[in-house]
This record gives sequence, structure tokens and C-alpha cells, in this order.
Amino acid sequence: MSAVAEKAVTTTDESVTTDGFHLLIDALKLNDIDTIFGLPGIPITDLTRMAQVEGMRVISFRHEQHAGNAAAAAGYLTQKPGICLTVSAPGFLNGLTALANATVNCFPMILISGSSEREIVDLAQGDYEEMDQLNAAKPFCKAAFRVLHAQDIGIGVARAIRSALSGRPGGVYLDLPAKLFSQTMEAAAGRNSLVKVIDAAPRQIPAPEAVKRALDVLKGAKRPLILLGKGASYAQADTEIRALIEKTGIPYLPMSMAKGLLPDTHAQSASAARSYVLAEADVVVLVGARLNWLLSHGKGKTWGQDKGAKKFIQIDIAPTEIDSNVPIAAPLIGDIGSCVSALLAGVGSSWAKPDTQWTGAIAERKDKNLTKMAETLAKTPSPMNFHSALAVVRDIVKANPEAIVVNEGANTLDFARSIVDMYQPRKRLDSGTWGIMGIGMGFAVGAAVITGKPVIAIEGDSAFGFSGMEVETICRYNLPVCVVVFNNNGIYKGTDVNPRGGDVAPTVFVKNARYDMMMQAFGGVGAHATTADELRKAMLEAVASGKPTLINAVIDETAGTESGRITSLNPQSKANKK
Ligand code: ADP
Ligand code: TZD
Ligand code: MG
Repeated sequence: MSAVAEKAVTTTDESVTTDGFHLLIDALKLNDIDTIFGLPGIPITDLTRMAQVEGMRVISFRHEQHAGNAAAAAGYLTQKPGICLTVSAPGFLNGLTALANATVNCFPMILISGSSEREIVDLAQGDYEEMDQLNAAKPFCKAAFRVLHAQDIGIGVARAIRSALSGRPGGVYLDLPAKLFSQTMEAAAGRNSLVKVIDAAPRQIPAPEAVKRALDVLKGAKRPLILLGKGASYAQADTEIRALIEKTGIPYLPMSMAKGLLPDTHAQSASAARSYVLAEADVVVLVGARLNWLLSHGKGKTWGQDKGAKKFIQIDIAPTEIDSNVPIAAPLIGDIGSCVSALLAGVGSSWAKPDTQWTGAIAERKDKNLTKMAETLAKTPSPMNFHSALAVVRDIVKANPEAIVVNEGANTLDFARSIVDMYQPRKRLDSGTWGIMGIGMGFAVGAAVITGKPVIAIEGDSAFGFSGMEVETICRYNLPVCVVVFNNNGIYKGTDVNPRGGDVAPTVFVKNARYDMMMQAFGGVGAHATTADELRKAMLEAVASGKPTLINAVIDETAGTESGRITSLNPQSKANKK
């Protein structure tokens, strides 16, 4: 028997004791959390071993940021907080980026970190990996807790779970000093100290007068639009949302991670007429979407400011989101399932569907844009450009609608978002609210582990580099992940030159790099694709086999644009506009 297994005290015998390690594992299991994403080391190495012995899945990463991103993806996909486990100071800090990103995106996760001893940290006496982690974490998460006594582990875990899931979901930090793990207590008392969280994300029913106000505004609309955000995907109110859209006949626009909530091919999708509907709509129903930079803050040319004021109805669980950027005519505070159901109840059989002048004008623009897009996608230039490569990805995703698509990069992100149709809810994970690079392999591993479904990761070559080492993790757990690196030799493009000579330009990488060989190094399948046919063949094989695969897709290094679609956010572009 290994040292760890010997230490694993049973908690069924009244005469024995339990310890901090087991109380934590039991507290998580009691709350149906069966997976930990992490990276071992002092003081949590034994915890990872014991969790495995106790039947939990422990997925071990090469860098904590990716373990954290995996936990965040798991939280978003399952409505159970994903768990990331790290060592003290540097491990904790590596995980903190993911915790902050989860919080910003409203994904529930818990970063559990071992920490150094309080009495040494607080006197700054220089402990091993010393850091005041609790206070460092606070600005980057929804809530942060520290547990000092074994008998409080149950309560600590319960508070962490409830904080992550209730209201607007987000990241929670749980600080566990090294000494806690070996503290013992009587097993029965330990069991009694655990808390099963009841109704962690209680329904929040909107007030009847708020529902009436929203319906009144909606009834007065001539050119209504429903805008679905990733809050709507997260809420798992798929049936209600679809019913609202289809019963009202209102055109809708999904934000990137809400794609697939209804199939992108749905007749009422206005995605292919996005700029038209944003500028022309007179009433917009926001469902789990914030009016942040991704929506031009609800104002300006994008929103047809010159065409008169727009009225917003906003469904959100967070009351303080209302009026954050523009006045909201009808706030509807509650969980999306309850709010959408309440609206549906007010949409009777006499509901007047939007005027065909509005829906017809949208259809006309959609048809024109889709025809134009189809022409572009049919081309097969050599080398491939973003469109010709994404035409292949689009077909593969269409044939495998259950696959989860992970997507990051600049041009690779922007083009994939608009070209690759999604058919099922919660199948698209991307750079999200921050436009962060580095979520790729963490999200891919998290999604594959938690859902058991195939993952297709569409990665810019720069984006991939942030988490590339995790291809070893993908191989180690033999996950059905197909990574496609859109290799255009750099950030945005591969063509920049340093006018002074000497070092290469800051946006340019080693030319013609073979990312596929990274996957081969760990026993996975590597493929090198220079044509659309080669890419298609490699992707088909990857999806059919389920083997870890990395395809190096060679993309014309001149094809991209600076910052993809957000060139205008560069300081120089902003300055030129003034
Ligand atoms: P997107 O980037 O897709 O536009 P955001 O992340 O900006 O979406 O917005 C998500 C919104 O959804 C947040 O304001 C959050 O408070 C809200 N939200 C998340 N879950 C729920 C829920 N279950 N019910 C209501 N609102 C929710
Ligand atoms: N660092 C982090 C953590 N996030 C970021 N968003 C950036 C840096 C800046 N950045 C972008 O916004 S996109 C991008 C960077 C470095 C990479 C773009 O290059 P790519 O994609 O190869 O991934 P394309 O297809 O070449 O545009
Ligand atoms: Mg690139």
C-alpha cells in the first residue's frame, strides 16, 4: 500500500479521525464536484493523490493558468463551479489570471490554493513561497475566504460554492494554509461539519410590474431585436429562449458564445445583417448580454445614434448592470429562465409579429451578405487564407454539431466567429469579455474532460503559443481534441519588418514553424496542411479517430489585418479619429 493510501482514513468508522485533506475532498464530493484541475506541489501534492484515491478525477496541467481556464470552462458548461487547485505564491499567481478572467466573464469557478503559514507570512519572516494570497486575490474575484480550522472546511467550501454560483456567477478564491491539511478531528464530527449546499443558484422571479413594463415597451416596437449573450447560454433556459423568439417572431442576434443557442441557420437569426439590425432596431431586448465594448457601449454609429433614441429592455441577474452605459427603459431583474418565461406568459395568441417591412429588409440584407460570403468561401487560393481554411472548419463543425469549438486569436477569432456556424447551445468557448489570449488549451481540456465530447480548437499561431505546452496534457489524458493552428507566421500577420534591421519585428515569429511536431513529440497526431483539401482530410481523420491531433494550417502571411476587427482600438487609430 502506498503511503498515501495508508493515510487515507475511512470516515465510516466512528473510532477513527479524519484530517483536513479528507474533509476538503469529502466536502467537494458531497456537493457533486468530482473533478479537480490543478498542478501539484507543496502543500497540496498529497491532496491531489488522495483525491484520486477517493475517486475524484484529478487533471494535472503544465501551468496553473490553463488548469484555471479548464475549471472556468467546466463551470460555464455545467453550472457547477470548476475547481482549480494550485500551490502557494507563484502557482497561485499563475492561476489568478484565470480566476480574474472567469469573474469578468461571469463563469463560476473556485481557485483553491495552498498557502504558507499565517504567522510567518504576517510577520514577513520569509516562508517558502510566502505571500498574502487572500488579499492579493480579492480584487480579482467575486469573493475570497480563508479556512484556518479543519472543522470550518465544510462551511468554507459551502460559502465558496454559493458565492460562485448565486446571482451573477464568478470566480471565488479559497485560501488553505498548509497546516490545515494535516489537522485532525474525530471522523463523525468531521462528517457533521460538512455542508451540502441547498439551492446554490436560487431562481429569481422578476417583479410583475417589471414584466408588464417590458411587455409594454416590446409591444410598442416597430423594429424589435433580441440580443442573446453568453449569460443566456449559461442559464440553460434553451427551450424558453427559443420559444420566446419563435412565438414573437422577433429577429435575434447572438453574441459569440451565444451562437448555437438557436442554430445559426435559424430563419430569424440576423447575424448576417448585424450592422443593419443594430443601427435600425428601435427596441432591443438584451438577454444576458452587457453593453460593454463588444457592443460599442450601446451608443454611437453602430447603434444608429443619428436615427433617434433606442429603447432597451435588459434581462439580467445583476441589478447594477442596468444603466451601466445607456439608460435602460425596462430592466428585468431575475434569472433568465424566470424572466423569459414571464415574458412568454405575456405573449398571447394575439401577439402581433413584427412588420414584414422590418423582417423583409433584414432577410434581403442577409441573403445578399450570405451569397457574397458563399462566393468568398468557395475560392481556394494558394496559400490558404482565413476564409478558405475556415470554409473547411465550417463544414466539419456542421457535420459534428456536438463538438465544442474553442477559438482565439485576432483574425483567426474574428473570421471564425462569423464564418463557422454553431448548431447547439454552449458549444463555443472563446476569448470572451477581455479578448484574452491563452484560454485555448485550458478551455479545450476542461471542455473535453467535463463533457466527454470532441473539441475543435481554432487557434491563431500567437494565441496557441500562450498555452501550447498543454498539448502534452491533451496527449497524457488521450483527449479527443483537434487543434488547428492558423499559422500566418505571427501576430495579425507575418510580414512586419524592423526598419532598422537587426532583430525581427515584434509581431513576427519563426517563419514556416511546424506546430504539428509539438503534438507528435508527445505521441499525438501531427498534420501539416498547405491546402484546403489537406486540412479537410486531416480534420476528418481527427474527428473520426478522436485522437489528440494538431494540424498546422499554413495561412497566407499577408492575409490578416492589424488587431483583426478591433484595429480602431489601437491608440494611434483613436488619435487619428479625433
Ligand atoms: P456577452 O459577452 O455574450 O455579451 P456578457 O458576459 O457581457 O455576455 O453578459 C452576461 C450577462 O449575463 C452578465 O451581465 C450576467 O450578470 C448575466 N447572467 C449570467 N447568468 C445569468 C442568469 N442565470 N440569469 C440572468 N442573467 C445572467
Ligand atoms: N496578451 C493577452 C493575454 N491577451 C491579448 N489579447 C494580447 C496579449 C494581445 N493580442 C490580441 O489581442 S490578439 C493577439 C495578441 C497577442 C494574437 C494575434 O495573433 P494570432 O492571430 O496569431 O493569434 P492572427 O490570426 O494572426 O490575427
Ligand atoms: Mg497569427
